[in-house]
Amino acid sequence: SSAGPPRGSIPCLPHLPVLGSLPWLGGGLPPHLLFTQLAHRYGPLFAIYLGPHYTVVVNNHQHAREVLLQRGKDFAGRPNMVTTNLLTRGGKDIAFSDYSPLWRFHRRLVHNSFTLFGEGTSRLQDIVLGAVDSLCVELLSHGTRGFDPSPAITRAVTNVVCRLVFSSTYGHGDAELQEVIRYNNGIVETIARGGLVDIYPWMKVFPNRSLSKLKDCITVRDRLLSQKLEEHKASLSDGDPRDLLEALLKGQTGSGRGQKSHGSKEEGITDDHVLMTAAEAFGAGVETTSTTLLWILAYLLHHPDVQDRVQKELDENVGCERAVSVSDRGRLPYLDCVINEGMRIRPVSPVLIPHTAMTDSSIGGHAVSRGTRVLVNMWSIHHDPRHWDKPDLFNPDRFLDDQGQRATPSCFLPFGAGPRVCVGESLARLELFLFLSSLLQRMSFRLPDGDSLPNLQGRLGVVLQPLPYKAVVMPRPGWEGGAK
Ligand code: HEM
Ligand code: PLO
Repeated sequence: SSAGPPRGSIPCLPHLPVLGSLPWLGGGLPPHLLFTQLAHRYGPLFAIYLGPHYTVVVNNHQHAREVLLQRGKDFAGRPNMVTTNLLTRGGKDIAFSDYSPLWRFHRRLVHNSFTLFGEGTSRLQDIVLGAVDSLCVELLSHGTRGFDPSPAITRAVTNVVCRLVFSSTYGHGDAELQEVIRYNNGIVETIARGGLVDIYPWMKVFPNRSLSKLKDCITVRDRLLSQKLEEHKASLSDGDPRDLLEALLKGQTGSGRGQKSHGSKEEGITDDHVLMTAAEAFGAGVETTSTTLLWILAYLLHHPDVQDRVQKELDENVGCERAVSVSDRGRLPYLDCVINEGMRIRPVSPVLIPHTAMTDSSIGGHAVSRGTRVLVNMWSIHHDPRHWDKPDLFNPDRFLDDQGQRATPSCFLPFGAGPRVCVGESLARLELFLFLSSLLQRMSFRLPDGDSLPNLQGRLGVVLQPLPYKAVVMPRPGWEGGAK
């Protein structure tokens, strides 16, 4: 596409050596809100020094489409970060690995492996519905008392991901499941307390105590996953892979050939790659899905009318005689809108993952040189009043057109877009649909008597999470006996 002549440089915040623009960033706002505020002063496209790193921040939808889609390949790189290097053995994963031919091959392998569980197969459905049954029993066990739904939801989602990745199923209170949840929480708490963007020089927010905790958790993770890997290697057989780990091992065999034909001197997909991919699918699968579910439930407590409407749609199209299935998705448009609206108003990854320019390129006609870091502030795009009527209002109807059909506006990109789009997108959407439809078919979520409504402000860790809240869960008529 023709960008035209460069329009001069991008407005840049003042900066000092080492500290970068830090002294001008004010106190304490998380990156997505800070950048949205700065965009009011400097315009939607501005630059900032994060420590020594010149970083362009994109706050409008048109520029985001340029970076992610139109010139997606130019901006498909990832910066080097201390903590994520530790997490991924120097980028042997998908999300934090820089662009390379091997990365492309690896990403395609992971993507193909995920189709195992996608729309055409009933695998994911069976797995989720199995987990939902025990989740329902657990949620309904609290009677009329208010409780925090988060641990039960995290456990259910973790169980689903464990089955997807290495075929383990855990009963309630299983020691291995507890260990997995514990190390994952440890990583989440230490890896990125203010989001994945290091605004502040990392040593300041990253005392050695956290670093050694992170290393300990990674050690536990690696021990567990290596054991699964060895078990899978020993039992590897012909035929369809039974889980992600097996699919990766099978794909690995062909990877040496694949790489040589790319003319690369690097090795193919090593055991380290397989291990890091499994760990990452695991981490991404748990954090994003459970957090999105908790956001949506928090909004349903604020908007009982929306919950009623979802349940009416479920009653009319599914009823209470059978479990919801993937094939019901087309008949439940309003539920889809509720999921979309949840991901619009509270995107779990509000500034995506940092990108870098692979070559000299441009944004909005401004030249951007190779190596520049680029942050896409999806939060400000999802809250832009020029594109969304009353952006701070939770209103699922905005995803329906005049005919009552689903419509997805082009400035809705909770999974990103282009070469770095979320590889788990269809998996995540299917999982969110199955969890929410099954839960709302069987039970209603209400505010405990005398409690105040959930705080919707959120807290940015590695993802944007709701603060803890309590709910009362009541069985719906037809489901009083718990799981059928
Ligand atoms: C990347 C969102 C679920 C795996 C991303 C990105 C976003 C995102 C915004 C970054 C895009 C960018 O940097 O431009 C979400 C949301 C989810 C979700 C909202 C659920 C509600 C999942 C699941 C998995 C997954 C279930 C895997 C099982 C990944 C991976 C990447 C990624 C591996 C890195 C892709 C790359 O860098 O090439 N996701 N995600 N995600 N996601 Fe997800
Ligand atoms: C979560 C903790 C895990 O132990 C490791 C892990 C791997 C992949 C990360 C995930 C964490 C957090 C959420 C991330 C995901 C990749 C994509 C996803 C960043 C750190 C997004 C976009 O939110």
